[in-house]
Amino acid sequence: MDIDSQNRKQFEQEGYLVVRNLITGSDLSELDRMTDLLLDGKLTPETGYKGWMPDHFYTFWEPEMKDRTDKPRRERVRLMSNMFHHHPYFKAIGSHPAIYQVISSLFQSGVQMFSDTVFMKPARHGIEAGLHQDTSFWPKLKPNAMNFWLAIDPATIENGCLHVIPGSHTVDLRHHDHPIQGNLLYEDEVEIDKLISIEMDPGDGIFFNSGLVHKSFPNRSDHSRRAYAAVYGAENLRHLEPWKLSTLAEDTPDYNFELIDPPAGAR
Ligand SMILES: O=C(O)CCC(=O)C(=O)O
Repeated sequence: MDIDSQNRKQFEQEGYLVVRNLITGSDLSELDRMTDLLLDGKLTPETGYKGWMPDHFYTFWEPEMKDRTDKPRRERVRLMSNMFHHHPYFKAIGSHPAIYQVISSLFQSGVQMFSDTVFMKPARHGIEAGLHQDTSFWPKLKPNAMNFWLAIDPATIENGCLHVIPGSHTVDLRHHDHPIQGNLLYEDEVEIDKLISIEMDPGDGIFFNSGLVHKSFPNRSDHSRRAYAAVYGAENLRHLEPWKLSTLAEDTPDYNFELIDPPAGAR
Protein backbone atom coordinates (compact mmCIF):
# COMPACT_ATOMS: atom_id res chain seq x y z
CA MET A 1 0.00 0.00 0.00
CA ASP A 2 1.21 3.50 -0.79
CA ILE A 3 1.32 5.62 2.33
CA ASP A 4 0.01 9.13 1.76
CA SER A 5 0.15 12.23 3.92
CA GLN A 6 -3.27 11.38 5.41
CA ASN A 7 -1.99 7.97 6.58
CA ARG A 8 1.13 9.58 8.01
CA LYS A 9 -0.95 12.18 9.84
CA GLN A 10 -3.20 9.46 11.29
CA PHE A 11 -0.12 7.51 12.46
CA GLU A 12 1.44 10.60 14.05
CA GLN A 13 -1.72 11.84 15.76
CA GLU A 14 -3.47 8.60 16.73
CA GLY A 15 -0.34 6.45 17.05
CA TYR A 16 -1.51 3.68 14.73
CA LEU A 17 -2.48 2.79 11.18
CA VAL A 18 -4.60 -0.21 10.13
CA VAL A 19 -3.90 -1.64 6.67
CA ARG A 20 -6.46 -4.12 5.37
CA ASN A 21 -5.41 -7.08 3.16
CA LEU A 22 -1.73 -6.42 3.69
CA ILE A 23 -0.59 -10.04 3.38
CA THR A 24 -2.70 -12.14 1.02
CA GLY A 25 -2.83 -15.32 -1.10
CA SER A 26 0.00 -17.83 -0.86
CA ASP A 27 2.03 -15.56 1.47
CA LEU A 28 -0.81 -15.66 4.00
CA SER A 29 -1.36 -19.41 3.67
CA GLU A 30 2.36 -20.01 4.15
CA LEU A 31 2.36 -17.85 7.29
CA ASP A 32 -0.64 -19.82 8.54
CA ARG A 33 1.15 -23.14 7.89
CA MET A 34 4.49 -22.07 9.38
CA THR A 35 2.75 -20.63 12.46
CA ASP A 36 1.10 -23.98 13.16
CA LEU A 37 4.40 -25.83 12.69
CA LEU A 38 6.03 -23.38 15.10
CA LEU A 39 3.29 -23.71 17.72
CA ASP A 40 3.34 -27.49 17.40
CA GLY A 41 7.08 -27.48 18.18
CA LYS A 42 7.91 -28.87 14.75
CA LEU A 43 10.33 -26.10 13.74
CA THR A 44 13.79 -25.90 15.16
CA PRO A 45 16.28 -23.04 14.93
CA GLU A 46 18.40 -23.28 11.78
CA THR A 47 20.86 -20.48 12.43
CA GLY A 48 22.75 -19.47 15.56
CA TYR A 49 22.77 -15.95 16.91
CA LYS A 50 25.80 -14.62 18.78
CA GLY A 51 26.75 -18.23 19.52
CA TRP A 52 23.47 -19.05 21.18
CA MET A 53 20.38 -21.00 20.19
CA PRO A 54 17.23 -21.96 22.12
CA ASP A 55 15.83 -25.49 21.49
CA HIS A 56 12.38 -24.40 20.33
CA PHE A 57 12.76 -20.63 20.16
CA TYR A 58 11.29 -18.83 23.19
CA THR A 59 8.01 -20.33 24.34
CA PHE A 60 5.83 -18.71 26.97
CA TRP A 61 2.95 -20.87 28.17
CA GLU A 62 -0.63 -20.14 29.16
CA PRO A 63 -0.85 -20.33 32.99
CA GLU A 64 -0.68 -23.91 34.26
CA MET A 65 -0.66 -25.33 30.73
CA LYS A 66 3.05 -26.04 30.24
CA ASP A 67 2.89 -29.60 31.56
CA ARG A 68 -0.60 -30.45 30.29
CA THR A 69 0.77 -32.78 27.65
CA ASP A 70 -2.70 -34.32 27.30
CA LYS A 71 -3.44 -31.22 25.19
CA PRO A 72 -1.83 -30.37 21.83
CA ARG A 73 1.18 -28.07 22.24
CA ARG A 74 -0.41 -25.29 20.22
CA GLU A 75 -3.32 -25.07 22.67
CA ARG A 76 -0.95 -24.53 25.58
CA VAL A 77 1.19 -21.76 24.14
CA ARG A 78 0.70 -18.09 24.94
CA LEU A 79 3.43 -16.73 22.71
CA MET A 80 6.64 -17.69 20.92
CA SER A 81 9.29 -15.12 20.10
CA ASN A 82 12.63 -14.17 18.56
CA MET A 83 12.41 -16.59 15.64
CA PHE A 84 13.82 -14.31 12.97
CA HIS A 85 17.40 -14.51 14.24
CA HIS A 86 17.22 -18.28 14.11
CA HIS A 87 15.10 -19.23 11.09
CA PRO A 88 15.18 -18.01 7.46
CA TYR A 89 11.41 -18.16 6.99
CA PHE A 90 10.84 -15.73 9.85
CA LYS A 91 13.59 -13.44 8.59
CA ALA A 92 11.83 -13.39 5.21
CA ILE A 93 8.31 -12.76 6.53
CA GLY A 94 9.60 -10.02 8.84
CA SER A 95 11.06 -8.19 5.86
CA HIS A 96 8.11 -8.90 3.53
CA PRO A 97 7.93 -6.09 0.91
CA ALA A 98 4.37 -5.09 1.91
CA ILE A 99 5.40 -4.68 5.56
CA TYR A 100 8.72 -3.04 4.74
CA GLN A 101 7.07 -0.52 2.43
CA VAL A 102 4.64 0.77 5.06
CA ILE A 103 7.28 0.98 7.79
CA SER A 104 9.89 2.69 5.63
CA SER A 105 7.24 5.18 4.44
CA LEU A 106 6.14 5.94 7.99
CA PHE A 107 9.72 6.28 9.25
CA GLN A 108 10.85 7.81 5.94
CA SER A 109 14.04 5.83 6.30
CA GLY A 110 15.52 2.35 6.09
CA VAL A 111 14.24 -0.21 8.60
CA GLN A 112 15.78 -2.16 11.47
CA MET A 113 14.11 -5.18 13.01
CA PHE A 114 14.31 -6.01 16.69
CA SER A 115 12.01 -8.93 17.45
CA ASP A 116 9.17 -11.09 16.20
CA THR A 117 6.43 -12.92 18.09
CA VAL A 118 3.57 -15.28 17.38
CA PHE A 119 0.76 -14.39 19.78
CA MET A 120 -1.52 -17.36 20.33
CA LYS A 121 -4.79 -17.03 22.23
CA PRO A 122 -6.15 -20.55 22.57
CA ALA A 123 -9.92 -21.07 22.34
CA ARG A 124 -11.71 -20.65 25.70
CA HIS A 125 -8.64 -20.45 27.97
CA GLY A 126 -6.38 -17.87 26.25
CA ILE A 127 -5.90 -15.20 28.91
CA GLU A 128 -5.84 -11.44 28.47
CA ALA A 129 -2.80 -9.31 27.69
CA GLY A 130 -3.30 -6.44 30.13
CA LEU A 131 -2.92 -2.74 29.30
CA HIS A 132 0.64 -1.77 28.48
CA GLN A 133 2.97 0.28 26.32
CA ASP A 134 5.74 -1.69 24.67
CA THR A 135 8.12 1.21 25.32
CA SER A 136 8.08 0.01 28.95
CA PHE A 137 10.10 -3.05 27.90
CA TRP A 138 13.15 -1.24 26.61
CA PRO A 139 15.11 1.92 27.38
CA LYS A 140 14.27 5.13 25.54
CA LEU A 141 14.75 5.25 21.80
CA LYS A 142 14.44 8.14 19.37
CA PRO A 143 12.29 7.87 17.39
CA ASN A 144 10.11 5.33 19.23
CA ALA A 145 10.13 1.81 17.80
CA MET A 146 7.17 0.67 15.69
CA ASN A 147 5.06 -2.40 16.44
CA PHE A 148 3.37 -4.45 13.77
CA TRP A 149 0.56 -6.95 14.45
CA LEU A 150 -1.07 -9.09 11.75
CA ALA A 151 -4.18 -11.24 12.14
CA ILE A 152 -3.67 -14.82 10.96
CA ASP A 153 -7.15 -15.84 12.13
CA PRO A 154 -10.13 -13.49 12.27
CA ALA A 155 -9.52 -11.29 15.34
CA THR A 156 -12.84 -10.43 16.95
CA ILE A 157 -14.06 -8.91 20.19
CA GLU A 158 -15.13 -12.39 21.30
CA ASN A 159 -11.76 -14.08 20.67
CA GLY A 160 -9.55 -11.30 22.02
CA CYS A 161 -8.66 -8.86 19.24
CA LEU A 162 -6.32 -5.96 19.94
CA HIS A 163 -7.70 -2.87 21.71
CA VAL A 164 -5.89 0.48 21.66
CA ILE A 165 -6.25 3.95 23.15
CA PRO A 166 -5.84 6.33 20.20
CA GLY A 167 -3.38 9.16 20.82
CA SER A 168 -1.89 7.55 23.96
CA HIS A 169 1.58 7.09 22.43
CA THR A 170 3.17 10.44 23.29
CA VAL A 171 3.76 9.99 27.05
CA ASP A 172 5.60 7.16 28.85
CA LEU A 173 3.24 5.98 31.59
CA ARG A 174 3.95 4.14 34.83
CA HIS A 175 3.99 0.34 34.77
CA HIS A 176 4.40 -2.24 37.49
CA ASP A 177 5.84 -5.76 37.39
CA HIS A 178 3.50 -8.56 36.45
CA PRO A 179 4.42 -12.27 36.84
CA ILE A 180 3.09 -13.37 33.43
CA GLN A 181 3.31 -10.30 31.32
CA GLY A 182 6.36 -8.49 32.67
CA ASN A 183 4.97 -4.96 32.64
CA LEU A 184 1.42 -3.82 33.25
CA LEU A 185 0.07 -0.28 33.25
CA TYR A 186 -1.52 1.26 36.33
CA GLU A 187 -5.09 1.68 35.00
CA ASP A 188 -5.55 5.06 36.62
CA GLU A 189 -2.82 6.35 34.27
CA VAL A 190 -5.19 6.19 31.28
CA GLU A 191 -8.67 7.18 30.18
CA ILE A 192 -10.01 3.67 29.86
CA ASP A 193 -13.27 4.75 28.23
CA LYS A 194 -11.20 5.76 25.20
CA LEU A 195 -10.20 2.12 24.55
CA ILE A 196 -11.38 0.94 21.11
CA SER A 197 -11.39 -2.53 19.55
CA ILE A 198 -9.56 -3.26 16.29
CA GLU A 199 -11.29 -6.22 14.70
CA MET A 200 -9.44 -7.75 11.78
CA ASP A 201 -9.69 -10.34 9.05
CA PRO A 202 -6.76 -12.65 8.29
CA GLY A 203 -4.06 -10.68 6.48
CA ASP A 204 -5.07 -7.29 7.94
CA GLY A 205 -2.29 -5.53 9.84
CA ILE A 206 -1.88 -2.70 12.31
CA PHE A 207 1.28 -0.60 12.62
CA PHE A 208 1.55 1.27 15.90
CA ASN A 209 3.93 3.48 17.81
CA SER A 210 5.47 1.37 20.62
CA GLY A 211 4.16 3.94 23.07
CA LEU A 212 0.52 3.24 22.15
CA VAL A 213 -1.46 1.85 25.09
CA HIS A 214 -3.00 -1.47 24.07
CA LYS A 215 -4.38 -4.73 25.41
CA SER A 216 -6.30 -7.83 24.36
CA PHE A 217 -9.10 -9.52 26.31
CA PRO A 218 -9.36 -13.29 27.01
CA ASN A 219 -10.55 -15.61 24.27
CA ARG A 220 -14.18 -16.50 25.06
CA SER A 221 -14.81 -18.20 21.73
CA ASP A 222 -14.40 -21.76 20.47
CA HIS A 223 -11.69 -20.70 18.00
CA SER A 224 -8.07 -19.92 18.69
CA ARG A 225 -6.73 -16.53 17.65
CA ARG A 226 -3.23 -16.43 16.17
CA ALA A 227 -1.33 -13.26 15.27
CA TYR A 228 2.13 -12.52 13.88
CA ALA A 229 3.82 -9.48 15.40
CA ALA A 230 7.18 -7.75 15.06
CA VAL A 231 9.02 -4.66 16.31
CA TYR A 232 10.99 -2.32 14.03
CA GLY A 233 13.15 0.76 14.34
CA ALA A 234 14.12 3.55 11.97
CA GLU A 235 17.53 3.31 10.35
CA ASN A 236 18.68 6.41 12.24
CA LEU A 237 17.34 5.14 15.58
CA ARG A 238 19.29 6.39 18.59
CA HIS A 239 19.51 4.79 22.02
CA LEU A 240 19.06 7.53 24.61
CA GLU A 241 19.87 5.17 27.48
CA PRO A 242 22.08 2.06 27.77
CA TRP A 243 20.42 -0.92 26.10
CA LYS A 244 19.10 -3.48 28.58
CA LEU A 245 16.07 -5.69 28.07
CA SER A 246 13.66 -6.78 30.75
CA THR A 247 11.66 -9.26 28.69
CA LEU A 248 13.90 -12.29 28.37
CA ALA A 249 15.81 -14.49 30.77
CA GLU A 250 19.27 -13.49 31.98
CA ASP A 251 21.18 -16.03 29.91
CA THR A 252 19.95 -14.83 26.53
CA PRO A 253 22.09 -13.01 24.02
CA ASP A 254 21.94 -9.25 23.76
CA TYR A 255 19.18 -8.94 21.17
CA ASN A 256 19.17 -5.56 19.52
CA PHE A 257 17.94 -3.76 16.41
CA GLU A 258 19.48 -4.91 13.12
CA LEU A 259 19.19 -3.31 9.72
CA ILE A 260 17.19 -5.44 7.30
CA ASP A 261 17.74 -5.54 3.57
CA PRO A 262 15.19 -3.53 1.65
CA PRO A 263 13.21 -5.65 -0.84
CA ALA A 264 14.23 -5.20 -4.47
CA GLY A 265 13.01 -1.85 -5.80
CA ALA A 266 12.03 -0.53 -2.35
CA ARG A 267 14.64 2.22 -2.20
O1 LIG B 1 -1.83 -10.44 20.65
C1 LIG B 1 -2.06 -10.13 21.81
O2 LIG B 1 -2.98 -10.64 22.43
C2 LIG B 1 -1.24 -9.10 22.53
C3 LIG B 1 -0.35 -8.33 21.62
C4 LIG B 1 0.54 -7.35 22.30
O3 LIG B 1 0.43 -7.09 23.46
C5 LIG B 1 1.59 -6.70 21.53
O4 LIG B 1 1.64 -6.83 20.30
O5 LIG B 1 2.42 -6.00 22.16
